Amino acid sequence: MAKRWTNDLTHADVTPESVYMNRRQILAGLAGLGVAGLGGANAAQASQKLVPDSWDVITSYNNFYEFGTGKEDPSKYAHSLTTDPWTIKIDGMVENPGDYALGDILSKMTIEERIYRFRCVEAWSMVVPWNGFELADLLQMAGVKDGAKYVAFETLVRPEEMPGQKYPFLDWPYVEGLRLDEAMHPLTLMATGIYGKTIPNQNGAPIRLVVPWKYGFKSIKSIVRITLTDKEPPTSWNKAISNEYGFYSNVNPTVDHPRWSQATERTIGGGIFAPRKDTLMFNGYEEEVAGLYEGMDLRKFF
Ligand SMILES: Nc1nc2c(c(=O)[nH]1)N[C@H]1C(S)=C(S)[C@@H](COP(=O)(O)O)O[C@H]1N2
Ligand SMILES: [Mo]
Repeated sequence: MAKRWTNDLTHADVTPESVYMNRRQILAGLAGLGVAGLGGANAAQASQKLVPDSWDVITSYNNFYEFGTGKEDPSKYAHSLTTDPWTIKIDGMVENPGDYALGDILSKMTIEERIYRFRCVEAWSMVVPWNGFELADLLQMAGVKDGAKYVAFETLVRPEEMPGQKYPFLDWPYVEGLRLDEAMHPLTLMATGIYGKTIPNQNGAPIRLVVPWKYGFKSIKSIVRITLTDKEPPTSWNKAISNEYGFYSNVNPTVDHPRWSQATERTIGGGIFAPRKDTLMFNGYEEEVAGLYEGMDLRKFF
C-alpha cells in the first residue's frame, strides 16, 4: 500500500502514560509559569457564576466540560458514564443513514495504532499513541452523497451522567465539524483506545475524533452523531467565543491567539524547567495536509 502519511514518531517519543493521565496535576504545577487559559470574557463571566474555580484554573486542567467546569470534575464524574450500549446516528447526505451500534461499526473496522502529536490551543502538547480507525472508512460505509461538503459531529447529551450539562457553560451538545476533505484525510482518526487500552471515559469513551494537525478542542469526545451536510456546521468554541476560535483551528505558529502566542509550546512531561519547544506548522503534518488549504488565507480562515 502506498504510504499516505509519514510517521516520524516512535514509542520513544510518546508522553509517558502516567503523565498523560495526570496532566491536570502536572499543569497545576505549571500554572504559575505561564500556561495560558482558554477563556473569553463572556464564557468567563458565565462560568464564574457557576463554579468556584477561576477561569484560568478550570480551562487549563479540564478538557471535558460535560462533566463540569471544576478542575477535578472529569476525574470525579466521568467514571459514571455508561458507554455500553452505544449508538452513533449517521445522517444527512449519506446513502445509508441509520443508528449504528458501535459494536457493529467496530466489527467492520481495522483498529491500528497511530502515534500523533497533540497540541492544545492553550499551548501545551503531548505525544499520544491512539488506537482507532480512519474516519474515511466509516464515511465510506455510510456512503457520502454527491454535494456533501462538511461533516458535523455531536457529543452525547445525558445530564444525569454528565453533570456539567446542567449548566449552560457551553451550548450543549458539544459540536464540532470538519470540511469533507479534512474528514476523509488518512490522518483523521476515530479513536477507541489510547496506550493500547480502551479509551478512559474522561478522554472521550467509547469513541472520539482525533485530528492531529488541529488544536485539541477539534478532537470531539464521546460522539453520538455524525451528519453529512453541504453547509459549514457550527462548532462549540466558535459559538462561544468566535473571535478567538475559528472553524479551522489548524495548528499555526504564525497566527497567534488574541491573548497569547502560538509560536511555542510546553511539552507535558518535559519537566517544568524544560525549554519551550517551537510549534510546528500544522503540528508537524504540513507535508500531508498543506495541500488542503492551498490558496487560503490562514489568518482569515483561522
Ligand atoms: N465533547 C467534548 N470534547 C472535547 C472537549 C470537551 O470539553 N467536550 N474538550 C476538548 C479539548 S479543549 C481538548 S484539549 C481535548 C482533550 O482531550 P484529552 O483530555 O483526551 O487529552 O478534547 C477536546 N474534546
Ligand atoms: Mo484544549
